[in-house]
Parts: sequence; C-alpha cells; structure tokens
Amino acid sequence: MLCPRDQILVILPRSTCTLTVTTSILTTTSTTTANTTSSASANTSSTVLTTTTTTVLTTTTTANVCLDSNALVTVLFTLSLIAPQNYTFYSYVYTATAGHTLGSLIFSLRNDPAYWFLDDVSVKSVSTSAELLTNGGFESGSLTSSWIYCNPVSGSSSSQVTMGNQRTGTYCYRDGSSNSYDYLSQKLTMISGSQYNISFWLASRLGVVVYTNGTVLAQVTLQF
Ligand SMILES: [Ca+2]
Repeated sequence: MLCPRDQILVILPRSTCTLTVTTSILTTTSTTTANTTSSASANTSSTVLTTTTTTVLTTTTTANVCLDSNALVTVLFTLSLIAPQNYTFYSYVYTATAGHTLGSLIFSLRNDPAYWFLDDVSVKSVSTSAELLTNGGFESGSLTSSWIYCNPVSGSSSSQVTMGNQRTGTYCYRDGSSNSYDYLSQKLTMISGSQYNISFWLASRLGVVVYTNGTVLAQVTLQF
C-alpha cells in the first residue's frame, strides 16, 4: 500500500526510444470548498492526493524532440477528463536523490475540445520555503526564458499566456493542443536529500460552454 504523497518512479532504459509511462496515483478524495480566492469563475475544487492503487489511465507518449528518451522520469500526475473542471489544486512532495538533482518539471498537455488553464505553479523547498520556479504564476504576461515551450508536431490551439481565466493575478497559461501533446517545462536545481513541495492549479474549460466528450489529457513529470 502506498503512503500519502508517495511517488511512483518510472525508470526508462537508455536504449528505449519510446517513452511509456503508466501511473496509478490519481486522487481518491476530493473536497469542494467555496471559492474565496478565484477571480475567474465559480467554485474552486481542492483535490488532495491520497493513497490508491487503482489504475485510472494508461498514457503513452512517444519520444520526440521535446522529451529526453535517456532521462529518468518520475510521473507525478496523470489526468484524463470527460467534462470541464474548475481550477483544482494538486500537490506532491518529492525527495531529490543523489545524481538526480538537475532536472525539469514538465507539463504534457492535450485538450481537443477545450483548453487547459494552468496557474500558480510552485516547486518549493520544504525546509527553507525557497521557490525554485520563476514566473510560476505567469504574471510576466509571457513565457519568459524560465519556461520552455515545445510543440513537436506543431499542434493547433496550443500555448498562450492569457488573461480572463487566471486563478490569481492577471495571467495564466492556456493550452488547447489538439490531437497531440505539447509540452511546458522549467529546469530545476534541487539538493540531494531535500524535499520539495510541487504544486499547481489546473482547470479545463472553454468559457461557459460545456463541451462534448473528447480527449483531454494532462501529465506532469519530473525528468532527470
Ligand atoms: Ca497567475
């Protein structure tokens, strides 16, 4: 049985050319609280990761120019939606290990019928509260040099820093990549043995229109 905030480590052999990751860490407990902070819309859900061994989704992402097929990959989060979702909070505690302190936090996103909205991304040292990310709330109004965007097959309706659906501040990240993943990442420098609280808010919606079912996938990984 997994303990709360356990992580699943997927180690990919260097010789493989296909990145296949399977995870079973999605939520079992979801609490909804009245929204007091969101300026965008409606209620905000707060989802707490708890222990479960139920496999909710198998996702296969094919190696491409946006991913390093030689890397070690830790899957933090995999989500498949069939309906809109208001901003939901996800958090994980990750312990850096020796030899794997220089890496990237990667959001792999696909949303055929609507858009992902991402805001307030944070990687914070548990011991010092130091923030490792820059522009995690996208308040610079653009993807600055800290964020790296990659769209391997030039999918449409892809990346944009936008106003109007932000959770806090003025801006958020919007991504409606169709028929393929695109990738948003930021490099991290961790300290071996230290714990880091990795968190973000993620919504999927298209204005007030309730969209029909379609492929809506998100995956968050650490790559070393
Ligand atoms: Ca923001």
